[in-house]
Amino acid sequence: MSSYQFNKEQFKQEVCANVKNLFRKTISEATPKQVFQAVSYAVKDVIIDEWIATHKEYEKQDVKTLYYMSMEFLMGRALGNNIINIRSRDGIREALDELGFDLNVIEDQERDPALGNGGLGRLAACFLDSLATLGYPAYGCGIRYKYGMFKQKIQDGYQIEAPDDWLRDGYPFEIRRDEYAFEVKFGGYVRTEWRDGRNHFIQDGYQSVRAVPYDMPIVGYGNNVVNTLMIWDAEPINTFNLDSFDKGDYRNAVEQENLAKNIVEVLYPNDNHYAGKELRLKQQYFFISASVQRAIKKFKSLHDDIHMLPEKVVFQMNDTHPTVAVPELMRILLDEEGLEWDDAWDITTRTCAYTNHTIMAEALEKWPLELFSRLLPRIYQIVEEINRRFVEQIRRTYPGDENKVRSMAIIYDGQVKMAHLAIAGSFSVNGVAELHTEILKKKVLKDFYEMTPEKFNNKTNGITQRRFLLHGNELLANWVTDKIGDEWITDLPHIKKLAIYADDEKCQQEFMNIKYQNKIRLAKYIKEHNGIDVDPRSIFDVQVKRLHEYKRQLLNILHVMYLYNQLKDNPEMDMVPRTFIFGAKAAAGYKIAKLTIKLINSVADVINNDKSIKGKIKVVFIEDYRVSNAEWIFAAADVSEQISTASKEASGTGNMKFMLNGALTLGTMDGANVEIVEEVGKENAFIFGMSSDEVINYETNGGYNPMDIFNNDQDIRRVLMQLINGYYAPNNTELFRDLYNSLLNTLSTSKADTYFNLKDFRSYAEAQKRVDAAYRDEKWWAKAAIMNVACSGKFTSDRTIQQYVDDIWHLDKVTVDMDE
Ligand code: GPU
Repeated sequence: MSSYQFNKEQFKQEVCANVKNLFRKTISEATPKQVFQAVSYAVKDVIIDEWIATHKEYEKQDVKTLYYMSMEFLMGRALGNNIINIRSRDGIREALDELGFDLNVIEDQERDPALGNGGLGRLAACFLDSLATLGYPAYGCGIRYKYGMFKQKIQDGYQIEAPDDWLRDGYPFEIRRDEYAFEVKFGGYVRTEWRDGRNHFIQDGYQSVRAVPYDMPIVGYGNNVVNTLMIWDAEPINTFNLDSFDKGDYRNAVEQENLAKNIVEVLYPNDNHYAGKELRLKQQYFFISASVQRAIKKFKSLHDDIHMLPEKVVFQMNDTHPTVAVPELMRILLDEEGLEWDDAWDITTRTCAYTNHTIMAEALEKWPLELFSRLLPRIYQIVEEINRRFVEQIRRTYPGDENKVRSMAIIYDGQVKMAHLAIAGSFSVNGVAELHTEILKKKVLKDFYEMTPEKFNNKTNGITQRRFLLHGNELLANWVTDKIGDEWITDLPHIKKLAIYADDEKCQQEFMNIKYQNKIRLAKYIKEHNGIDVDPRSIFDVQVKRLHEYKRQLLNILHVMYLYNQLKDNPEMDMVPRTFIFGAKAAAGYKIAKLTIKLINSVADVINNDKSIKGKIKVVFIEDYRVSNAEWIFAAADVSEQISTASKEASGTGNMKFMLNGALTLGTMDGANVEIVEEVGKENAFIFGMSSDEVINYETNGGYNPMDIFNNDQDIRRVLMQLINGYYAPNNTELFRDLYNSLLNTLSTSKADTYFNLKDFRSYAEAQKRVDAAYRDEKWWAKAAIMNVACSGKFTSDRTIQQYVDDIWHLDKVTVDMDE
């Protein structure tokens, strides 16, 4: 296999030509932003040839194709990643140097495409990277939101949301594919027509939009494979329907135009939370209908027997958000292909598979029947029939047990339960970490597991080492390659070979020096963006992730408040200086989450300006946490805070990114933390808190009473009082009352501290003490950090994807040769 041969002079010429054609400028007059565009088009030029070759090969080999359906793809910047994956980083860096530009500065011009909220969306992006690198035929299917995840500003300690206008300057890597546009219909009514010996279902009086895909290249690492992310834009079906004027149907025409405008306007900023918004359901059906139509059309262009579909196509549904794929595929098979129900159902349930990403009840999608049937009348009919037959199956399996029907039906209590529909319509149901899958099987989806155990399986999440080490932490990546060669780039378990250096003092020093350089880089970023001085010799203790009560940023900041009290009582207290770093976006409507951000910033204000503690504690809230700054943050972290209430974090993936970059986990036995500890050893992590069994036990027995802790633990009581006595809000003593109430809720104790912050507090504080003690032994720390890197092999998304391929998707690996 020959991979792309970089030609520096030719590349420089192309960049200059692009600057000229795009901006009517010479290279010396161009701004960094313009050079970013010019370089991106030059890189795209290389990619396009491989893209064409890849799809020729797919067609030639008539491959089975994965459609990874997801409302979110949190891609992060493309340029740096693409340059790495065509293996031209050194060459392009040199070329730009010679043109008078710094590659880092040029990469920094790109806006983050942030078409996702957090873990679920970033997982989808890592999966696409691994699929291309492993050479598997795959499409990502999603929405081209005009506005992605909002930009976060911190003003006076509060989160302010600003729109993320990522397309403003145009996005160099995308290609509009007008020839693959499809119509998607909403509303109206369904009538039946008897023709050719069968009933035809016809949707009338609907509004429709035109779905137009934009393709983005997904470049495999050094293998010439380029897959496609198709994201759908919406347009009015025909700009201003003159017909409607005549028919007096002006209103409908305007509404239809608004529908097209609204549908892809913005990403819903909720993570792990179902809000039940009508527009959200429209978004779901919009991109699913378009994607399924495109998949079927492509399949039919190569095959004439629709029964072959499951052999050539697989739809993976990223959580329940794409679940309308099940009835949409049924609709096409029944209404357009003219199949009988049993035939169509057999094909559908051999084509669809479902991944569950949470056990949080508030995240479960349950659409009210009124809304669902009004918006998607034909889809609703089909779901009703799926439900009727499914309930029949339940009754056959469990005669006389109506409880099973109550707990498993797809339509119940006036709602469509999307998880139930996803399970019934899929041949595979997977969780995202071992513990999570066990909880699904034994608790949350117990009844489904008992009825169809063969569907259930685990696929522990992973991350791409190419973005999160090779790109994000060049110093460490080079060091690893110097020590053990570069196989780790495409085969992460090789990184185990580092273990023999963990005890070597010279290597320990080299490692710690690299960490120190990365801390200096982050310290500069913090100074520039937050105006706070942090000491790179202090412990960088980091919690970056979406803000959610179950992730317990509150526990972290309460502990900081406690530590500060100790220092105030005893300014000579011996502790290793610590920088507590937070980064988190809160959903715009999530009040208690936003208040937690304010608390973190208020505590930061007080502590960072208190000279009496001699800089022993610093608190930093990094504004606008996103993929691009995450790469720097992971590289600089010493301690990885993974402190969710046990059982609540399905997997976590940040935990893996920290580990890969040599941070030690301070965490609960939750999600993939369990497997991280299994790999690296309990002695190389700081584990604390209740187990998931203990948590679930308390929950089934009505919670616990945090008042007992409040009354008996004076340190905790003092911290809690500081929430309501103005200690951190002198001008508004009531400011943090809601946080106080969420922990103690003096009126109804049963609802207090749902996430066991106080219950786990002492155990957490004690683990934090162990961190402090351990860091004093630099050799021990270096060894443990190197062991974390060395033991991270399991957590590559390459492994995850291979397991999906082996157990669920059954795709064939393709090689693409550019010599032909
Ligand atoms: N996750 Br559901 C999200 O990021 N958003 C969601 O809406 C849902 C789940 C996360 C899980 O919280 C996290 O534990 C997991 O690692 C990630 O999905 C990927 O599986």
